[in-house]
Amino acid sequence: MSKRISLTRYLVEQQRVDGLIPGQLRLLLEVVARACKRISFEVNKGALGDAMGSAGSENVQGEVQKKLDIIANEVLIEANEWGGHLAAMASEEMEGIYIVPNRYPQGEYLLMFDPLDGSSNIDVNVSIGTIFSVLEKPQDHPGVTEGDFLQAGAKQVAAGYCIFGPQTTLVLTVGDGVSMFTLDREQGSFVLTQENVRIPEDTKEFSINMSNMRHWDPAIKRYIDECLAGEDGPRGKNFNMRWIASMVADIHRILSRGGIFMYPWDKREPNKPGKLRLMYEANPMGWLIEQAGGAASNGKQRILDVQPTQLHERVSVIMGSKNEVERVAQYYAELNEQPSA
Ligand code: AHM
Ligand code: MG
Repeated sequence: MSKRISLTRYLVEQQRVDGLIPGQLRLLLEVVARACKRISFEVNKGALGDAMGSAGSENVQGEVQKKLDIIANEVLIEANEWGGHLAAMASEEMEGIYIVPNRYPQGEYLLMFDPLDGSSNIDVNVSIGTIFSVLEKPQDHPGVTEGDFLQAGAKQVAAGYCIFGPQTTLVLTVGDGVSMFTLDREQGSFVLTQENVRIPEDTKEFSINMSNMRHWDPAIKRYIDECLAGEDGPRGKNFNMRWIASMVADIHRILSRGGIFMYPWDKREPNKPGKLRLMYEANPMGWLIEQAGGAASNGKQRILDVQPTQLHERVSVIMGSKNEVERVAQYYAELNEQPSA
């Protein structure tokens, strides 16, 4: 049997051998992975764990919180606040930033997360996940503010997600490609199961919520119409469609076999740039996709170059197989119209 490489060993080698990450970042990623393990166990309990259903509250985005959204958020905060590697955290489930309490040492990193993405799928036993993004705290002033988080995705120093599906898999980048680690429940550790993840540049699979079709921009409508026309249309090939309504699950499939994922701006709420959040959904996923050879755009700009102005900012998302993402961006340019973000 070939030698198994644990996440711990992988990270130590990234630090010591390759000099790719500082020790504090290694610690941070270990702690995030430990928290994900714990969330995985909570998710797996299902109806046995008294954690299904709504919590009876709403988050800052006006979305109903599920009990597991809140549990996952608490697990991530409790695991990360005391280690000395973080200055502050921000989450989809919290309005403001969470500064590491004074009783603990403050570190140099900022952690953002969507504690349980795809939470409409919790109660129906479909894959969900935790998404995270790590930034360095600007060192030009003491303390930490919300403004410190407002950095473009290109500044991320680590990003990833953990998918809770038939297997629990942690997917990570520190800017040196994408690696996947499968949770070995018997050993209790994440084991490296795929390195150098690559997304094919072309695809025959698209992922979009078709029920929003009548609200789309003409560029998106044209792209999907052409896919649907199949081999008789301008694309000359048949396309398949998948929509899981868990971004982690849709992106995981795309990292595994290619495809294009879109949650574009639409006319339902024209003042919102999109549904998905820039800082803790689109940026970490966009970086993973790019690191695997794909592309991530909002239709007019690389997502990682979008300068955030708010913690919970939303963005139009088109990411996955490079040639398809470029085609959609080209349709936007040709139709001489810009998506709203
Ligand atoms: P959430 O963070 O509240 O779970 O919302 C984000 C999710 C994504 O995972 C998914 O791609 C999208 O919302 C699904 O939206 P819809 O139900 O409109 O298809
Ligand atoms: Mg989410």
